Amino acid sequence: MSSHNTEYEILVERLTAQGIDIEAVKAALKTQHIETPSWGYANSGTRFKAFAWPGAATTTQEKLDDAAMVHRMTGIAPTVAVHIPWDRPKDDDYDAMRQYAEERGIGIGATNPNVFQDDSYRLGSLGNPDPSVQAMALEHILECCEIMPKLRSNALSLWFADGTNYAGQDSLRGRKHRFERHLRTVYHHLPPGSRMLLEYKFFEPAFYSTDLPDWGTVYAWVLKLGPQAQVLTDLGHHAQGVNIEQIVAFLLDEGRLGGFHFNNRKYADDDLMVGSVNPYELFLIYNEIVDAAQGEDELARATADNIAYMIDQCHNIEGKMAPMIQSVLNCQEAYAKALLVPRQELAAAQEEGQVLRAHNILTNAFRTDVRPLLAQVREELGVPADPMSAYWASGYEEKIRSERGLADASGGFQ
Ligand code: PSV
Ligand code: MN
Repeated sequence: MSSHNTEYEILVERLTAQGIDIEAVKAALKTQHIETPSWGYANSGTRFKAFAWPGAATTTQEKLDDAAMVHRMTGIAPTVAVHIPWDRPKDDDYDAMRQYAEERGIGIGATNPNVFQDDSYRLGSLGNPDPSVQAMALEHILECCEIMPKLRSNALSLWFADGTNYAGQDSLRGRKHRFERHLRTVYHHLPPGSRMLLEYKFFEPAFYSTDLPDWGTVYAWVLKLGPQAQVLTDLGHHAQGVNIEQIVAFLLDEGRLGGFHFNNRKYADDDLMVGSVNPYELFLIYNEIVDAAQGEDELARATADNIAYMIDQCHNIEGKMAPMIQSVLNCQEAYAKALLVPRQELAAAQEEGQVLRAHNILTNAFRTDVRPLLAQVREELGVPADPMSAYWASGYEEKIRSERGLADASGGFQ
């Protein structure tokens, strides 16, 4: 028996004594699904310098190959988010792109239109004062709506760099009206059965005002638009000290939490690996989700069951594949710990006003070393018990380094 098996048995004994149903915990962990971003496999940088990584993907085929490898190592990353036009296929053959992914055992998740990189978008996209630029952005987003069925993508993920840099630069209400008109048009073009995920970000690249700055504003928008519109929470897009898990709890309860862009940050929007700076925050977010998923409220339960868990990170100095694998594992660990919270015991302590007891019930789950449990789950899933070591031993890093070399260009599906 390997050492992790022994550790696993000891852990099971302890958790079972606490009333935790280990088989139910393992079943939940086996259905976890983390989506990785195609753009996270390519070279990226800060506005000061992009350090090219040997072997980083340049084509969408390579990005999909890499995503498939992350899935092979973890067993819980079966989809990839695409960004158009970064991933635009030659001859617009989106069927071929989807097939390529499926042949590698993965699928396409969210479709992200890019309405921030063209020179025309200097003053914004849907909020731009120039109607012809608004029309150009709208057309691109509607094109993405048409692409989605070909990709079997069921989410249109929208983020807007729109805003202003100077007071008086534009009419704040005017920009709001433009967004209202165009978002309604987009909403009406959503493919059947799909949803719109609307992402907020409180600053950058605009610094005076941002058109979709926070969850409250986006919540107001999705209410106006309709039930297929939901809020996307990117963990990096909040001011310091914001209680993200409370936002998550509110949106879950109102049926409007659509998805996450997972990452972590120390300052600004710096895309560090999720769970690397504040694993406790990630645990507390998962705790709210598990609480909703296991609770009595039907709307919150259904919402929790339909969250798109997506990573939105670009790794600039730490390689590409290894930090992506590690990010997926960090989500797995946070989820596992959240599943270990004894909910009834916690509810009882809360009702009795037992402040520290309730707090300690939660933190005890966070402090549990779940590594033996996760190793067991992975073995049962048929993936390596230690995915990081398996990745380093696989030769994949050496293979892509020698095959792809050092390149800073990034292209779509060739
Ligand atoms: C913007 O900072 C963002 O979080 C949006 O989700 C973009 O689509 C993504 O990063 C990639 O640039
Ligand atoms: Mn994001």
